[in-house]
Amino acid sequence: MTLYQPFLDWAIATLQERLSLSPYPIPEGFESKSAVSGKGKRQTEVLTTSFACQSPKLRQIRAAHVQGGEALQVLNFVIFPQLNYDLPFFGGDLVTLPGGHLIALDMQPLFRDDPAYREKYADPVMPSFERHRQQLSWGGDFPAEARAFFSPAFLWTRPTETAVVETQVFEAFRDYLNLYLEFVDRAEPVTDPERREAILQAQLRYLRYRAEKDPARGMFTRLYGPEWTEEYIHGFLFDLERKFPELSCTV
Ligand code: DBV
Repeated sequence: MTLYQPFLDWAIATLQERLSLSPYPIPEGFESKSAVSGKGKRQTEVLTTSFACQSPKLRQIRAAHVQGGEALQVLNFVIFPQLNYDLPFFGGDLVTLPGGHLIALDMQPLFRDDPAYREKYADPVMPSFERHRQQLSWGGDFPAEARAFFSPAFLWTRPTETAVVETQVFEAFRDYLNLYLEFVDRAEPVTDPERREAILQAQLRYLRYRAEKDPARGMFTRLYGPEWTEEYIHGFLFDLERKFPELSCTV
């Protein structure tokens, strides 16, 4: 069972159709990794594969896909815009664990509390959000400190039925990515130095938070060990500072 493969296939096909894509390097040894988890009859192979590409306006489009049988499936799909665009991040965290599904979908804002930014990048998503949340009820508590990184159109739900993931969640995923690509089409480069600095700081804030609080760290460490995990997180999943080492000095 690979619940999220159709999501990834659709996303890649759509990106290919709508953007001018080029490859994005995946560090050696991180394209694919497998380990056997569990004991005795419960042994299952857990395979993690990575996908990445880029486009003129999008610095990194990347996915981590974890396939570990019926009780462990993850698609973490994030788009990081180039630093000279005020575009939000596209963030999808689609997670299936023994206890059920956990779905987070959003266009994560650079400037959550700026009304003009919200009007530009959250308001157009609200009709889609309102439609989907009829069927995908609010998923309940999530880490309070993460709030700053989500938009008012944050779809957060914990469906119990796999069929809901295959239908309604898939539809929401397609709607959100299509809306995101409309933002990308329209985006114009930012030239004002002050605005660019603000974008850079907001990207760093987001990136550092995600790398530090990555909810998959525990799972990856158990499966593949701490060294592989830290390198995967900082060298691929959240790699901005590696790509621009000079940024590490700016706070
Ligand atoms: N989450 C990631 C990456 C993953 C991943 C890179 C490659 O950011 C998977 C894998 N997310 C993943 C797993 C779990 C979650 C949970 C395996 C389950 C962890 C567990 O229960 O053991 C949204 N993801 C979550 C949760 C949230 C998100 C709110 C519940 C976490 C919790 O209860 O502590 N997406 C996540 C998030 C941000 C985001 C916090 C913040 C900006 O974009």
